[in-house]
Amino acid sequence: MCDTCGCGQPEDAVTIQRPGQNKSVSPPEHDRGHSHDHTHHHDHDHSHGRIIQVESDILAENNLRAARNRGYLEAKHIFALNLVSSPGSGKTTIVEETIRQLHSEIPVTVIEGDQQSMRDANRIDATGVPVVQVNTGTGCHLDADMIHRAMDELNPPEHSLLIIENVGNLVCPALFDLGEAHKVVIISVTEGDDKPHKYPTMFDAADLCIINKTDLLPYVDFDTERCKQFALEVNHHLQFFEISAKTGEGVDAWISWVKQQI
Ligand SMILES: Nc1nc2c(ncn2[C@@H]2O[C@H](COP(=O)(O)OP(=O)(O)O)[C@@H](O)[C@H]2O)c(=O)[nH]1
Ligand SMILES: [Mg+2]
Repeated sequence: MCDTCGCGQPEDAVTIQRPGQNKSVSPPEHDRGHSHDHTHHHDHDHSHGRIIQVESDILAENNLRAARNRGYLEAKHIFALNLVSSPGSGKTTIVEETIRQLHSEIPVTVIEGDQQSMRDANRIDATGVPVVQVNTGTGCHLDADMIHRAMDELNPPEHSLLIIENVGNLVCPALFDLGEAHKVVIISVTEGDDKPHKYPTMFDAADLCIINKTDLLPYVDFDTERCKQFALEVNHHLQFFEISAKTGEGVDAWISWVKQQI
């Protein structure tokens, strides 16, 4: 898992901030980073079994914190979606479109995840809804503790929609429960229809799959039915939405689904 991909960053490398805010929220007092540090700071001459043990410790600790987030979200009737995909598949564009269509009816707040920069938070800020940016440094995914800290800063209202845009990566975010109601995996038609076979863990972890950029279908070799078939072989519960966040085609069905859930 994360032993080779660089995501075992020290926790003070993580920053959480609102657009226009010139400060980082300090790391929590508890020792969240201990397990991650452990994998990277001692000699790497341990047995394979030890590596697996450390990885399960990280995930077990994350799962505990995710359960706490889930309890908090359920108590406040906040419906949380965790958008996961490779970089550039259109997550932020879909968030912007969802906000445009929903936020006059339902309060929406957003947590943005990226390794660096406030770019996506600034895009969401321009829509007028509250947003915080989590910068993970070298980390390649959001974890439940980052979401806990981001929610502290964001304070999402009761009976609202919380959209979490994960770091663009089809691998690690699949393993980290954030306490969300659903993971939504997004694949754009420019990425190739074989991705569900190549990255099955992500398609297995998700409940919904958005196939985005359908306006580009005439120009690329992407067989939508084949992609759906591959995804269903991995996870036969997956529900699909075929949309173009750019032209708005198919977005209605997605918005109706979100409204029904809330
Ligand atoms: N043609 C087309 N481009 C899109 C669509 N959705 C997003 N894009 C473009 O894809 C690029 C990446 O989008 P972005 O939302 O930043 O992706 P993210 O990295 O997953 O958040 C941008 O240039 C968007 O304008 C779509 O439905 N059709
Ligand atoms: Mg983005």
